[in-house]
Amino acid sequence: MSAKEVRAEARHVELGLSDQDVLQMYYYMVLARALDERMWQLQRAGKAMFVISGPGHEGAQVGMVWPLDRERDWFVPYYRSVAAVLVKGMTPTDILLAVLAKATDPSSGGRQMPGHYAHPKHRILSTSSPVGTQYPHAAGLAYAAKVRKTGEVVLVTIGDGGTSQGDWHEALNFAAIHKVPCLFAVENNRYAISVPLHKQMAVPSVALRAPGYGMVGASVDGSDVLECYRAAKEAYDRAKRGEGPTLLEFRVERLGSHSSDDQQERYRPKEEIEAARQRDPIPNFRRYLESVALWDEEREQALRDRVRREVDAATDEAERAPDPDPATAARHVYYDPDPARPVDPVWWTGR
Ligand SMILES: Cc1ncc(C[n+]2csc(CCOP(=O)(O)OP(=O)(O)O)c2C)c(N)n1
Repeated sequence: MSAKEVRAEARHVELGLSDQDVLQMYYYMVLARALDERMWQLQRAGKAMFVISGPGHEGAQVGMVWPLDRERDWFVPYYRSVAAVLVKGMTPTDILLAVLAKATDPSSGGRQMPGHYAHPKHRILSTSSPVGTQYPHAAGLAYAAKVRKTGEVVLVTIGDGGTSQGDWHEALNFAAIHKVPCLFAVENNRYAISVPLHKQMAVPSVALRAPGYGMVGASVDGSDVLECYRAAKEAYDRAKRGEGPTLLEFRVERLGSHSSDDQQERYRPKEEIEAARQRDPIPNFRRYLESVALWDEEREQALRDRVRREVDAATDEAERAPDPDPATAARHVYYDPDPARPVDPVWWTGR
């Protein structure tokens, strides 16, 4: 079979994805991983106070965001959403500005912890640190889109542990009653820091909960980006048709520790960590691209070089960016009658 014939029968073509689409999807996955590694280097070098990131989750994230209209639809992320926010429009520099808590960080001007992604221009909503709270925000956003008839769709994501929060359940119930255009993603890596899945829920799959709210649920292999895309696209089309929300569980692997403050070797058996590496979505997708004659070693090297240059340039730019002015530390924390004026802490306390 010629390369053209191989591609004509390829899975991505069946799914309506072009060659260009799948090559871009792979680029974003590789970029996210390289950026992730840089974030950890910056933390270990003492330049970032904390890092939390998404190695192992890239396939699920790229697949779930891909069906969205990147300009009009909304994304409500969580702290592992590195690949997802890149696809939605944030740049590596945007992300590193937050990691280094710089004044020009678009997420919060250096006020939130790293990993609290937000970008108004790209319709990425700011999230709070208590896990689960982004779910009611997303349900409300989708409700507003429905009432205003804007045609916008909302995608929100979280880890499996976060689904134990009351906020999560309230959001699903509300969203299903009102049939809002929302995709409720759950990136199930079977751990909430060190707590394993069976201590968080009495069912083996998050998706099993969907019928209890009266919505469609799907459980997808998160190491297979095309399967993730397929499930997300079906949910997206359902939302667009006015048929309401979908609960999408992506079964992923957390390849590293929970965060830079954690050491997974202390609570995960060696064999389990090793087995997780076999479900890394990046080599899996590379093998697929090779099987449809879209990829080879030469292209891989060229991509790695390009990504390294991009991450290096972003690091330089973020390191050169100004730090926030300490006098503005309380801005957005207390009521500010004049947002243009830096908040004077002494004035605020009245002393
Ligand atoms: C309400 C609340 N409780 C506890 C925490 C501390 N905490 C931060 S992340 C996390 C684990 C969440 O696990 P999961 O939702 O499975 O996501 P994962 O980190 O595995 O991707 C916990 C317990 C928190 N941020 N908010």
